[in-house]
Amino acid sequence: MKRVQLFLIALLFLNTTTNTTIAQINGWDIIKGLIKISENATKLSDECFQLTEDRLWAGGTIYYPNKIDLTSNFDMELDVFLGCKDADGADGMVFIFSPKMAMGREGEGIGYSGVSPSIGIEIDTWQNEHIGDPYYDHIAILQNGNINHRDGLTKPIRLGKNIEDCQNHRLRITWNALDKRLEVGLDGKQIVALQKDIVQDIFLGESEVFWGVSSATGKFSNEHRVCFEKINFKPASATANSVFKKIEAALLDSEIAQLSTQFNAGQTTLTEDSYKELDELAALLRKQPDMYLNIYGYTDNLGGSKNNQRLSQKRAEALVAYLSKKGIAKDRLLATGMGDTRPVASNDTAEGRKQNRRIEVYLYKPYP
Ligand SMILES: [Ca+2]
Ligand SMILES: [Ca+2]
Repeated sequence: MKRVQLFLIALLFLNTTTNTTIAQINGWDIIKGLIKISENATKLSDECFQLTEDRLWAGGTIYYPNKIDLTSNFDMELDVFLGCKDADGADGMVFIFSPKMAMGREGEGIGYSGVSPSIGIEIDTWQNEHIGDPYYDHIAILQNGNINHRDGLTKPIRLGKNIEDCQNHRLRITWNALDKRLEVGLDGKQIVALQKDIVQDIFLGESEVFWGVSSATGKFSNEHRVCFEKINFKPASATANSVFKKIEAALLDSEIAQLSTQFNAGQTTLTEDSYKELDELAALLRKQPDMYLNIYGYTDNLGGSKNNQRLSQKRAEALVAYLSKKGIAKDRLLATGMGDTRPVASNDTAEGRKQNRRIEVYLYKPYP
């Protein structure tokens, strides 16, 4: 019965989202792909996991092992079960978005504390007064593994009732990429919404993140379970990502790296397919605020050396303009036109000339 329902839901999704790539058709492959990263999590069925048993000091975290892309919408419904003990039940669970698959501290940390950078949607069932927990069961949106409500992205929102009632509760998490709006609903009612440029403000421009669910117990305990019902998101573009990863690794290794960014013959305007790479370069610069970037422009040998020097300077400056528009301070970006010096291929063929019209970059830390 359940399989049939899920499949029908998936068909509905297909009808309403024809122009995006959906990660899966019927949900099952995604859910089967979930991995546990801590021993306490146990797979109960194709769609259900027990995150912790009802025992003291347990932690269970699961992640979907492929990144998703937050420049597109995310929509997930899952049934959460927070145990059968109210007064002495603890600690809750956290739905996590993060560029790394990490597990946080147990007890009051709910398996989330310390996971950074991240967004955490917590369902907290135990009051820890020193981090601002109210006495009632609550949901809050937290950031960067910080479980103190003083630093939360939203206040702790009171749930209408005790959630440790031995029942499943339907949690819905939606991210609207266009409106930059994260919404959390429980049992069909909206609980909390956050308007925030999560990709820029939390993940420093990196839109591709993992998602997962953590849970923990401490000096008090409850059983914690999740069952996935509906999932809809866009997977990260693995190839584009891995190309830049190589460039990033080289730059962090103090090597000169050639970008894929291309210019048309004689032109100084960036081609549109360069934007993605330059956005990732901007994200890297944000992650390395002490580093500066040398940008070297090169041309083919047509048009005369003097012109080529000017042209290559303007091309390097086009990158400075683009990156500064993305929030990188101009004084961290140094453009140098190298003209037609140092060709990497023969200028006798069109293909060779294309290879010579290139941009190289070098990341460095200036002497203080
Ligand atoms: Ca708590
Ligand atoms: Ca409770």
